[in-house]
Amino acid sequence: SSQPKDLRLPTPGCYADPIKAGIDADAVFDGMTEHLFFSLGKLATTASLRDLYMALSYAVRDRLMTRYLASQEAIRAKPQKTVAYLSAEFLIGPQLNNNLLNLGITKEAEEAVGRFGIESLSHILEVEEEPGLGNGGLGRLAACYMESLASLQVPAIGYGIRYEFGIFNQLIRDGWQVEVTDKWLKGGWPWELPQPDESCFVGFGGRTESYVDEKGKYRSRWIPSEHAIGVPHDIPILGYRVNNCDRLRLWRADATESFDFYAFNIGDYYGAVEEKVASETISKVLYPNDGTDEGRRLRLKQQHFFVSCSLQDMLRSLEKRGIEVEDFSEHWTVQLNDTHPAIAVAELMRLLIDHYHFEWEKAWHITTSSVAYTNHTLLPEALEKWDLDLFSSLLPRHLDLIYEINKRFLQQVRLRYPGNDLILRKLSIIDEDGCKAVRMAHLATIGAHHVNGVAALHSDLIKRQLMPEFAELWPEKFTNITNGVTPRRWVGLANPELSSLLDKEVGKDWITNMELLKKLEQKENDSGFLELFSKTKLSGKRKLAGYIHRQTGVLVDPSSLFDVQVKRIHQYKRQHLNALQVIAQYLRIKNGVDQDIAPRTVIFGGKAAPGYFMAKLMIRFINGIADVVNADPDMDGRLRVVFLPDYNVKLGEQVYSATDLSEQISTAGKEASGTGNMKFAMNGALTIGTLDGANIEIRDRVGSENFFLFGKTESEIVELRENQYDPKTYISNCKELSEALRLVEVGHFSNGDSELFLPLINSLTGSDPFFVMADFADYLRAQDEVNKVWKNPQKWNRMALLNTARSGFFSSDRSIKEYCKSIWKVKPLDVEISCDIN
Ligand code: T68
Repeated sequence: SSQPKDLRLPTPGCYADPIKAGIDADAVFDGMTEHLFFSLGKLATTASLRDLYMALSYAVRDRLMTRYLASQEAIRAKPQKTVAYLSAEFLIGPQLNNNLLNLGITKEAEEAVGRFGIESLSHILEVEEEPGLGNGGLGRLAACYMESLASLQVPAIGYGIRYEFGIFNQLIRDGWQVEVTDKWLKGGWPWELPQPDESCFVGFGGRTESYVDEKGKYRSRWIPSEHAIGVPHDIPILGYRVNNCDRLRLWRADATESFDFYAFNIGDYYGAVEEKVASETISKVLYPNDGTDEGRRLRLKQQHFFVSCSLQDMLRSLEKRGIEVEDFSEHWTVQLNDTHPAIAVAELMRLLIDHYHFEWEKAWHITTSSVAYTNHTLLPEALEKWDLDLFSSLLPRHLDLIYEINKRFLQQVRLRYPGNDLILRKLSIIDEDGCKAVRMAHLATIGAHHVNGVAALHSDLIKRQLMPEFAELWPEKFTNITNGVTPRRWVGLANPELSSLLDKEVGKDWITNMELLKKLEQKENDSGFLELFSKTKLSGKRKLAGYIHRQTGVLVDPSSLFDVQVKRIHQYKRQHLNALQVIAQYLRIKNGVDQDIAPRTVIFGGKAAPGYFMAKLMIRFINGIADVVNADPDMDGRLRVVFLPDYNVKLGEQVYSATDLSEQISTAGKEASGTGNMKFAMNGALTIGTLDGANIEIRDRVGSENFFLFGKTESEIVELRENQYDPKTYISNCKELSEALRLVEVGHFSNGDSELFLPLINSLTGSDPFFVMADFADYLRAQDEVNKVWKNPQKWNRMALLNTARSGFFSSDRSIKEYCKSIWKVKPLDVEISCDIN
């Protein structure tokens, strides 16, 4: 045969420890040397830091390949259900350090780079460009879940879009946010493997036609007017110290023809490249809105593009393996990360009916036994709706199918509620009030076997407020899976000093079994241990202080209380509540009221959607306050305010380990879960927070005595809203609040400009949609409580330790186990690295 004789891959053979197989410092060094020379065309003597980063990344990637291929081989050899996690966003963060940790070769890499004269691995890690392929929590959750799936040895593929430009980079100019294009691919990104031979065709536009097939049966088909090609780019996702290496498969849109030669021949050069430009625009840029949706045509195109490619890919993989398409749901469980991929319900139906010629009932059975949907928001402005005209012009065949799905569904509703027209209007996939539109949450809910919320309160509100009629129709469909975060990245990488203390104290297994941290409870009164624990925090704070100084020029004292709010900027997240509280503290110091105030550094970070004026004004507001506070000698040693520009995963890793106080202050009922709250708690920060999202569960677990609670509850907020809430009564009842507002109004934080922050002030004193005024006084009270406890370090450290000890529940390993058991019905798969493939 023409088969090459030696099919073995270049990793050495059988080793007692297959994970570390052959990867000592020599191997890493040799790998780097080879890649410098052969892949990068550089000599070690003249290599830059970036060259060394690339060389190390390639050398590490090589070590992933055995596991990557063995994992694909394992599922081929022993077919079982695979998770397909469909998400428009995957905010994976830097890859090198995570892969080193999961392979267990961090020390080896450190030694290898040392031989190139680099004194710390961290210098090389700093070079890595992070792919910002997400807005915030939703995208980061998808990344944590992929890491946990691999670590739990569950076969999985994450499907998404390879945006050429991710979330914008944020600059701060004169206190304002300025957006800059994120060119993360510019220097070549070493962690992806293009797989052009597995490309897919996707159609858009055109029309539906009927025809008679060879058996004389009437059928429909879609004749699209445009096409794009999806080219998969695979990113290996290695589990922690296991052989399982799952994949993130991101699709890039290419033109079907680079040039339209007809147009080119008649001299229309621009016309010739037009279609190429249009096709390639599909994967050009991530939409930077994390809440409001403008109903843009391109966004719907993006959604259909990646969903269609992904479903075709799943079907093709069955065919390749000789599995009947009929058995789709035994081999794939398709999770929709919010409604962004909800078109999957219609697209899977289309593929099954139009391409595989299944009967409706059969196709519907396959679809509804495969698809499940996670809801991430109750905010009405964030619930996706597509204008009917737009939808039908882009996806005419899908609209036909949605009408049929809706017709059959509404008939079911009629039988259950005879003569109730109101309920039909409420439940219909088509919104008939005002401008007609397709409600994606309804499509997802009807097409899914499970619908889950992301924290207990949120899941409860889905049933009570968002979709009460659906919940009554299908009570068993609705469930809760509280979010989680991966302890590998968010403790292991983010907090190496705490990690080694934990290794020593409870043993190394905590990183895959966070419940082991409970053992730390025994140390709550051990002042020696508490001292060690707080030293890890101080060291994180020193590093962050250095970063703050380099980035903003502000000097902060690492021994002051680091009070942090990092997250997307939103009115419902209420960064302005925090900012107003800072002004109240500033006034206390100015007026000499509370000389006993604990020195604090208040740190903010986060991006605002470019079109969200109020959020951008909130950034300007924080920077205005920072300028005044930091320039005032009276504030020296007492108060500092910092806005950290360009908050992202990499910066998050620095921040979580350096925080004493975590601000989780959203209006109750508005934050679906939150995940930053979990990262902070694991790293021993105390939370000041409302009874919202997962805060409630965090407080339940760490103990109410170890949590600074304030604010109205969700039901109190509902009550206020129903009883003509008037923020003015709260303002006149709180002197510190009215004085803080007055100072803003007179332009104290805007160089005398009394207009600048007027929209913010008017919103707060007018309708105050997020009840900032209603919660202010109680927030200030809770902040005073924080001050009091901070002055008793032993007490603070004990509370902090108990937060770490009791936050094991918030590991994404726990969340993923729940998804596997109650929604996906999937099992782990052992991946062996045999001599044959190694
Ligand atoms: C967040 N949602 C929730 N949305 O706000 C947060 N992108 O409470 C929760 O913890 C997290 O999801 C994970 O469940 C988002 O981050 C988006 O980023 C978004 C929304 C619309 C369009 C694009």
